Amino acid sequence: MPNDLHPAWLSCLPAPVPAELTTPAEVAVFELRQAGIDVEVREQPALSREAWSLQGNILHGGHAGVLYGAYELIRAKELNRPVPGGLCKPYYDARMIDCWDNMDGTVERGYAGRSLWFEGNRFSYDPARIRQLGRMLASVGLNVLCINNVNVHQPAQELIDGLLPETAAFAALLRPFGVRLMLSVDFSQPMQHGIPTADPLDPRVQAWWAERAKAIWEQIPDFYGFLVKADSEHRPGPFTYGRSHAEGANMLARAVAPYKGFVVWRAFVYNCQQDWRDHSVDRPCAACDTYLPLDGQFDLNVILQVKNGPYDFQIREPISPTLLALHKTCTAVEFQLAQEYTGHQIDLCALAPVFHEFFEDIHPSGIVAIAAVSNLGRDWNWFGHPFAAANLFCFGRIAWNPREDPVTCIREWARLSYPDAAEALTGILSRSRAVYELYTGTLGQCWMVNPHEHYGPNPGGYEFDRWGTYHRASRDAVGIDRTAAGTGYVSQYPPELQARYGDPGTCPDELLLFFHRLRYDFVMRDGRTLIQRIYDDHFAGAEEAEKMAEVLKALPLPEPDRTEALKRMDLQVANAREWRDVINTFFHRLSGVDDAHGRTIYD
Ligand code: GCW
Repeated sequence: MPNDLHPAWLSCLPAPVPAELTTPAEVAVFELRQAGIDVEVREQPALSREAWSLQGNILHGGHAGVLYGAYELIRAKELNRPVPGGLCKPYYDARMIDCWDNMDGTVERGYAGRSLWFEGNRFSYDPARIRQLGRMLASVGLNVLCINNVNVHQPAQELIDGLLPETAAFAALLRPFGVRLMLSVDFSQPMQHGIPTADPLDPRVQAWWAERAKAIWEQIPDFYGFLVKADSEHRPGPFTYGRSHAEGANMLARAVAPYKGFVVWRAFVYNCQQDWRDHSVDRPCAACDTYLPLDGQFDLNVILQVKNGPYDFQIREPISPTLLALHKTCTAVEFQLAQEYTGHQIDLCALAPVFHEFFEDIHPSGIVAIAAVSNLGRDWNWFGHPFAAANLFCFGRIAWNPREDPVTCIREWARLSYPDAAEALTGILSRSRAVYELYTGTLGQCWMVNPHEHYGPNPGGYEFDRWGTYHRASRDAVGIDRTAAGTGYVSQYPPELQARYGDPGTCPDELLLFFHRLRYDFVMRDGRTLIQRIYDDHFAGAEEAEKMAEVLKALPLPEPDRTEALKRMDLQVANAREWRDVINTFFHRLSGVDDAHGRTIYD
């Protein structure tokens, strides 16, 4: 297939990075030369590892900094803009991509084909393509790659055991790009080795992990650490032994501490066996309820990784209160580039505005690291949809500098990838999240989606299920009251946000039904009733999707990208219509209120 090895935003670098190059400085020299940039590369051990600066004709930088500087110089040349002055360095030390790849070659929530490195329960990859991946990550400043699913299925346990030499060979491919390997581990793994328990306070368990850590770092000296999903959606964890998550995480943290390793501990802990009849349990409260009492108990090399919102990567959620409430714990925010709930890389949904909004509600210094679930796969264009590449690109740019403007990032990607169509594409992509939100989950309504698969509308899909994801629409009202009078969730926020979200008069429209249960005749700030607004938004979203398709058809895009994008756009238009009609019919049947404009609602 054309483009097989090339993400479009790097098309100014046609030659692959040769296998003989082993350090970021060597790669930097190679890339600058092929971009025709005459700059001397000087690695400065005194500079921090990832910093760089251009002084005259000399690019000074730390170990990986020289490579980041080289890519910035190349971008500046391509985009015809100045190179930033002074010392440049990333805001966060760890800028991570978490892949949910299984060793059988499937990718959980993957929409870009099969795994790039696993097949048939073993490593299976083209080294050239992995080097290209390293280059792609480094070019946008990403520096940690977790290669296996947080749901660790056999034989992925072997990655830190029998398969360790293969794991180390894979890590070596990424090393010239300053990308460090991380692995998801199974908290109960010692039990496969004759130890009858995984209790974190048991010395045999501690010794087992300490011995594994030693073996790993011996073979992979720059290994980053472990990613752990414990006591979450049936994964094993410390709760089985009556231990806290601080006790569980610290046990692993102490095993990796001698090597300056990290434990990235996911906070996605909630009751996934809820009874829908029970209104006393409110899933968004779960993480804060679990972790606030532990604030201050985690070792310094534990990073508690929290999803950006309190639910699970919905098209719109408020910032997770856990990230605002913990002051004595190192935290990371986790976004999802894989478009599980945001269109499966069929529908366009450029996520840069989601990253940007997050940093409007938290000062970047409130967290120590940033992560995203990967949207990569073995498809010829890496991302399924050729434009889904923009999400990895923009994530990297914003992880490097959280204050980066989202539209600027999208425009940069469009100009580098499709220079002849860049402005129109920037327009489409910058609106795409808002459009997707309008036709799917407007006003903070979540979860009206087909269960399991998470594509397409189904307002009843999760309503009587055990996942804690309800809208509780009745003939009069919809939404959950999360104020003090309701579930009390809003009280997990700092006072200013409590006040903003707690009152329907000040709560942003986009989050209204997340925080409030409102009658259909509730009058919105713009004078429309809630029910009319629901109808209007769904009509508007589907209409905008149709207009986007028209604009896209007229764009001068190269093949095969054009055919692929148009094919997916047709599916998006059909999906948007389906959402519009299912959701509008659902509410019309319940409420009996007609559309004020007499548009078609199918009963
Ligand atoms: O929303 C859920 C996804 C699961 C995923 C989980 C998680 C990896 O549907 O597929 O499991 O989130 O984040 O752990």
